Amino acid sequence: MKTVGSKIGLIKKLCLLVVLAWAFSCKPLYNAGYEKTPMVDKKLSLPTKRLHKKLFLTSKKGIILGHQDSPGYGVGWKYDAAVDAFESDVQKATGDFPGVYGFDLGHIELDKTHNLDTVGFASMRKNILDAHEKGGVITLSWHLNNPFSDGSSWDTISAVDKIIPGGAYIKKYEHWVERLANFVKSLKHKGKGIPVIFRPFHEMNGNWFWWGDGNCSPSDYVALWKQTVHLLRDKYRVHQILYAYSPNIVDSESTFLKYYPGDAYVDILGIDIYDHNDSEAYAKNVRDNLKILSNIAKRKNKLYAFTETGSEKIPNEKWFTEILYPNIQASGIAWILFWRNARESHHYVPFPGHKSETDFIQFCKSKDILLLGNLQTIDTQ
Ligand code: BMA
Repeated sequence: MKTVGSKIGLIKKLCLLVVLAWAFSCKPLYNAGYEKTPMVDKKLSLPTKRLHKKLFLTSKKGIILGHQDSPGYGVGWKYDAAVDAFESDVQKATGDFPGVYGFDLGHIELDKTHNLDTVGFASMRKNILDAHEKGGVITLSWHLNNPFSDGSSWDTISAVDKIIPGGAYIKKYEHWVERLANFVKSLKHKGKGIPVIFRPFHEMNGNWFWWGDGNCSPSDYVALWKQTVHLLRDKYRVHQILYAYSPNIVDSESTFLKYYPGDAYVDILGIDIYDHNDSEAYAKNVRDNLKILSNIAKRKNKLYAFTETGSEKIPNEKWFTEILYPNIQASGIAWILFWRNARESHHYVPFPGHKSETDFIQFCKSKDILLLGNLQTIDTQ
């Protein structure tokens, strides 16, 4: 009996040593430089909490460069699952990859194999895994169809009132969210869910989407946002999401907050602004809007980012260094996301041989513009 007892004692001691070694090997999540803030999801996974911390700490050092669909395709090439090469037009120009990777889940709700821009969801999953493994940050938008008419996101027939509590299409919408939840839950690295930023129902103050201004009331929009969070978080138990709210260009704090679902439902604030061939107006809008964004975000103690931007085809050869950079510098945004490089007539990052390539390279060399390589050297633990 004595031997059994001493054996148990030894095992207990060994267990304690293992636990202590483990506890000392991981740094604590919160400290004086990163204090605990309330998140939308109280059951948020540890890797997702770490993503929040990583964004917080890197935002003190610079702005992470992001690109929509970057490893999916560029001008003149497309990801091929059989070859499985991790490529990007950003890398072709600069030699380094983006730090933030945007993907769009439009048509996941329909159980399609490809999204609305013909990106296969299996390829997207693989590219998300690769980007995450390299230390990249994933952000997901959702150009979902109109659930009432079955038209596209741009079919502005009123639908929001039909998919919120009391609406006749609520079950259909729940099913759509379930499909999205299943896709997000399928994003795994070494058995753990890959953390993502989810940015649904963006640019709601513009009138071009069915969830946009004039196509639904602000209170119905808020109800839709809250219901979407409840479904993902509480019903489908997805705990690897930070939620981002991002209007299109605004003229005041109150315009920014017109559709805001509340602090308890948003982790990150963003803004989308494009240069529609008027660089002077764009520069002013970026300057003014990032100020509005940072004022609100600081008051609310939230992270903030420039969630979509670009100048289609980049006709101005000095756009990155002269128009964009001076107006985002020291703005405090965690990242900037350039929209997709679909084709010669629709791209926002230079491809090899583009006349803005040299300027883009110079912009990327700025000390405070962080590409993947820079991100990998920052201690975000
Ligand atoms: C838009 C355009 C469209 C695309 C959509 C969703 O801004 O790029 O061609 O379908 O985004 O990615």
